[in-house]
Amino acid sequence: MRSVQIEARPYKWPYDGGIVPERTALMVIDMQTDFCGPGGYVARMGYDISLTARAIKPIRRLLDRVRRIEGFTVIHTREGHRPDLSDLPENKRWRSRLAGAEIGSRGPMGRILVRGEPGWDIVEELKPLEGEIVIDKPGKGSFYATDLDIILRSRGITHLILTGITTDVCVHTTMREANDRGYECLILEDCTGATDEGNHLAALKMVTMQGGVFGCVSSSEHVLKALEAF
Ligand code: C5J
Repeated sequence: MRSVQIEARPYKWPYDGGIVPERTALMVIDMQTDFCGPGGYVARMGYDISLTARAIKPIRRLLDRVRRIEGFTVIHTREGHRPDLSDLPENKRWRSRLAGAEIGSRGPMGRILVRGEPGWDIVEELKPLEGEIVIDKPGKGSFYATDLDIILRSRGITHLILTGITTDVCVHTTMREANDRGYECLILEDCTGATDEGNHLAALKMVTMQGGVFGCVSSSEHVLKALEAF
């Protein structure tokens, strides 16, 4: 098999030869209205949603390509809580109230970060297709209190391409959790976004320290170029 690697920093990704679609998953993290749409959680806190919404188009382009490659897995995640809030830690609720967007309270997009509400849903452009895996998570990391790890291991997936929002919170937490579990990770700078541009850039820089302490950074353009081989 031809070995295809992606231009990335600090090394060509993956470290162990080339992309194997059957062993790779594209992760689309928390592309929910609550994090990038009008009237959602991030908007209610007063942050600029254009910084997170800008990831939508490049992720869509990547999804369109990956969905046509035999064997490639797509995984979506959604952060949210049960309607009775029984899985919401009290400190998380308290902090969201402090930030002006209490989880569970009503807003223009329904109850904030509550499963089943309009704001909690994945944005129209990136809706999961039938057969794609969707992970519901109560926390920031995609492994905590979910079945993600067993799903990846059952499919023999060892390599993760990470996209979604926000770069410095749920994407970074997931990347760190995955890295500690031995997954080879790549984060895409144009397919991620944060509520603060400085945090976005800092989070990406952190990945590249120590020879790629959590993996590598690249862009959708480089991934699409590499995927021409498939
Ligand atoms: C946050 C997320 N920022 N999806 N969640 O609270 O990054």
